[in-house]
Amino acid sequence: MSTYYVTTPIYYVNSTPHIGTAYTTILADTTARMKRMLGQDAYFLTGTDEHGDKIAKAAAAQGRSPQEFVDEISAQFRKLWPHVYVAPNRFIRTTDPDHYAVVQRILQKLHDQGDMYYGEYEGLYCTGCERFRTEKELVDGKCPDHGTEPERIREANYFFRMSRYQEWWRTYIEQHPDVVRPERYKNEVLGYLREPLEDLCISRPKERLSWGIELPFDRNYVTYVWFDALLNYLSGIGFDGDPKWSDRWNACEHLIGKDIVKPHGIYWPIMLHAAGFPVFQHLTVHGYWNFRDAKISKSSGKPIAVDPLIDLFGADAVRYFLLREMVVGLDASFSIEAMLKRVNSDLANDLGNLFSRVAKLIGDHFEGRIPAAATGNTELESIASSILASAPEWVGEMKWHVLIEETMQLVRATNRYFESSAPWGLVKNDPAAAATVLHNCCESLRIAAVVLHPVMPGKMVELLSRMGEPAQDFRLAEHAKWGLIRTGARMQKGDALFPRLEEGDVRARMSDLFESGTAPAQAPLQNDTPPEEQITIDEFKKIHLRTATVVAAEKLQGSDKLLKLQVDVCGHVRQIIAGIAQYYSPDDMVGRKVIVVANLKPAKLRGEMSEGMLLAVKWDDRLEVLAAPDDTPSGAPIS
Ligand code: ME8
Repeated sequence: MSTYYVTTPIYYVNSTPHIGTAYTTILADTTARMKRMLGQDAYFLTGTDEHGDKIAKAAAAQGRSPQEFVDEISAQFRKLWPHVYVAPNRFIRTTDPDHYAVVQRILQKLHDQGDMYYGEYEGLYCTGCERFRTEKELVDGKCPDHGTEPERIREANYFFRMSRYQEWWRTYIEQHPDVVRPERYKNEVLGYLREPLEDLCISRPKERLSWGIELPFDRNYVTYVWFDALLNYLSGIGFDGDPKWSDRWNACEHLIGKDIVKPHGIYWPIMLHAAGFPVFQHLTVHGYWNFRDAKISKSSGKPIAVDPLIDLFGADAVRYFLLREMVVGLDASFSIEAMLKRVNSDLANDLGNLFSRVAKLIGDHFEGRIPAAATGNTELESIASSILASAPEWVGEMKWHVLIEETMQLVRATNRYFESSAPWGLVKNDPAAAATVLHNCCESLRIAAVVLHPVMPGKMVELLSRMGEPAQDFRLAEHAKWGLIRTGARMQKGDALFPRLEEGDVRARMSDLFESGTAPAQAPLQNDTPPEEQITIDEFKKIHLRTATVVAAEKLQGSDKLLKLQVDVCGHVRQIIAGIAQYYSPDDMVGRKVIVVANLKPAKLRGEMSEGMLLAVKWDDRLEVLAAPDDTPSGAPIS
């Protein structure tokens, strides 16, 4: 059995898990699961990066010891992963004793062979990146990733002679053109190699930073955090004596985001080569998940947490959305609207509904047992067989969005076949023909569920078990072939696999993540709606509602939902971004007297400041902006 080894970055514990870190981890988990389905012995490693300045500062800011601090945050990652079916073979921590020993061993080796020297250095250090930045990399004197001014540091340290290996690495990339992929990131790495490489400072004096792995050849220093962290990829697969170590290492696939191309694309291969190890098979780089045009992260944007999304959409749907929506290599936009749309249309409608309808007819007319077919269906069979043939290549190239989309095409073609054959009518006059249609639909659903099993391990096992397919170690070649459905197996309709989510409910629970600058819609009141949560008059008075006049309006570039309004509140003009473009043209809005929430904390929407919110009423598919009487002055309070 051939081996496969996939890694994620190990995450800094100064931030709790969010959609960005969850994405890489889900991508790696899904890939490992699929590689196992392709018959490989797949090993999946993730973990936490716990040393360094950034962590020491974060712990100090909370008045806690670094160890206590890292134990707590690392545990949050470990606890979250099973909630999204992420199941690594090992969760490594850089504070683990075996990792500590490996780092010291490799440092000693490089030192002994003359790859290290001691010297004085002065440079600009960005704690956010945990690396020195060159003047050229800064924008207006600030780190382009963190927006902070780096600190000038001058001190004596140990250096790793990276420059010695620059030419070797450049030639290696030429000979292995997909070792860093996609192409644009290979070009980024080649760009760094066009300039002479500076030697890498690999130590920190303990008097400045003691939270790290001590240098084995000088007890006054600890190891630079990146040098320590990168070595997790070797220590996490049993460096000290596991017989599978070298097979795993020779099959290594690194997954990272585009923020850490330099450490992985320059420091790491050179460290490996100097220490006598082959380099990884591929370094695959993906783009950023952005929210309102800013990277999802703790330092630069909103760190969107994963648990509330799991509660609302379910873990399977979260995985599905992230893998379907991002094209590896490009950035993707996260929005609750997009997620709601995707989950409702693909999962609730196309997949879930088809299953329910087929199961219901089988329940009503075939005693709940999958009936026999007289013939197959050539269109569905040919889509299924082309998925089977191409899946290994798509997975190898991390084209999960393609694999998912092609599988959904099979589901959609099955829906069309179901609709056009109308088995609900056929059962009356030609039950054998109805049986054929239902059988073939079941076969398609079964194949789609097997192929999507690595993406949605929970729901696909459930779907298959409702068709009498026991949970097992699925193999793509064996189980995704047409013609294996068990005639006579019990089909159980059960509750909706993916219940349809109502926009109003999602808005009510996630109002802070919705795009529009209008007040979040509340669920319509019904006779049986329980009393709403009450607030006091004092709480209500905190909201300053005022009349305002729209003085200018235009469409917000790049959005079909948002208008950029300039509104006059009491002689002061401010900007409000409102989600009303589908209901009002800019011309409709100019001159209107409206009501605004005047003391709402300003927020950026699609890169534009919004300083307030318009009141509007929304019902069915309509929306109307609430008007203040025409003769009221702008800025009049509403009580
Ligand atoms: O860099 N979109 O840790 P980190 C997509 N400890 N991916 C994102 C993302 C976003 N908005 N935000 C984070 C470190 N990620 C080091 C790594 S490895 C030896 C040491 C993902 O906590 C993405 O994979 O800052 C990115 O590269 C990683 O989290 C950075 O995690």
